[in-house]
Amino acid sequence: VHNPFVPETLEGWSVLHLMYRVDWGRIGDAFPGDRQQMAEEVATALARSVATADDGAHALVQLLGHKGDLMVIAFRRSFDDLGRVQLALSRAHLQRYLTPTASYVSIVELGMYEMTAKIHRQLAEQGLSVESDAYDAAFDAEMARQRERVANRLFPAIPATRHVCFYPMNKRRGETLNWYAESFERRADMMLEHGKIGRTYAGRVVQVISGSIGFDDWEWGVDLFADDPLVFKKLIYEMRFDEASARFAEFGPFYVGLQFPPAALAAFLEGQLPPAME
Ligand code: FEC
Repeated sequence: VHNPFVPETLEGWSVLHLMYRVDWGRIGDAFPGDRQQMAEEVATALARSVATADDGAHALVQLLGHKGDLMVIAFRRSFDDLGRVQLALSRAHLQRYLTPTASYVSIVELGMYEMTAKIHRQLAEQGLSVESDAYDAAFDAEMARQRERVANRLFPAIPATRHVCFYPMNKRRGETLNWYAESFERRADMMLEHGKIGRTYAGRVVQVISGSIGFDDWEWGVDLFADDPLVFKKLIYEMRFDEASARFAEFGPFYVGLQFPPAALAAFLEGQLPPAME
């Protein structure tokens, strides 16, 4: 049954973020050949589970600040596949020089406020009752069409930008301000406004929203990819003034850093600033 108060969502990649601190003292004492081998082992382990771009994608990010040195982002088809990625990384020799500092589990999500309202309206106009099997079937068929239409946004590639910003967030559920107690129409209006601001940044930033209700400690994960890190600051600042954020958004810790090709992991472990993506 499709609850008209709940926006329908479409789901794509299963997503895992892993943040690590590198033990620079100990890894500096290792032989250069060993560092090279450990880096190759990690790159190979990650690549092994993605024969083609249909299987997933991953990114390595040098983090700035004290929250970690290295962030691994993995997009995969299923939680089983994420389990394989995590096991491979946990068993890699490099793990002896890494301490996990944070992680995040989520699934790429497209919120469909406008579409949800439209489908419910159309089915009501056809005289179907919300509780009927015919209503459900018609609704599911329309969602399947939508899923096809937005497949490339549900299963995006990871943009090869230099800068990556990740943070988890909630919509407020306070005593007086509660996102979930707002009417469907109010939430839809606020999300429309949010999307309008977002679209003025088209071409300068790619955003990937993943849902984590039931999976992790916050409700959504936000990944932003841009060549110019100032775009993160300006976009997030501007959004703070839109109602959905000004009144309802709560933010977790921010992670920001430099994306580099997996082949440059050895250089990073040598203490060299790894190059940008090609
Ligand atoms: O209730 C929900 O469904 C909330 C899920 C959600 C969160 C969220 C937070 C941020 N977004 C940010 C950037 C952009 C950019 C675009 C954009 C558009 C949308 C649309 C939906 C949506 N965002 Fe969002 N965002 C969430 C959901 N956002 C739905 C509109 C449909 C669509 O166009 O995809 C424009 C994308 C484009 O080019 O088309 C850019 C940023 C945040 C975190 C900061 C904040 O103040 O919220 C940045 C949660």
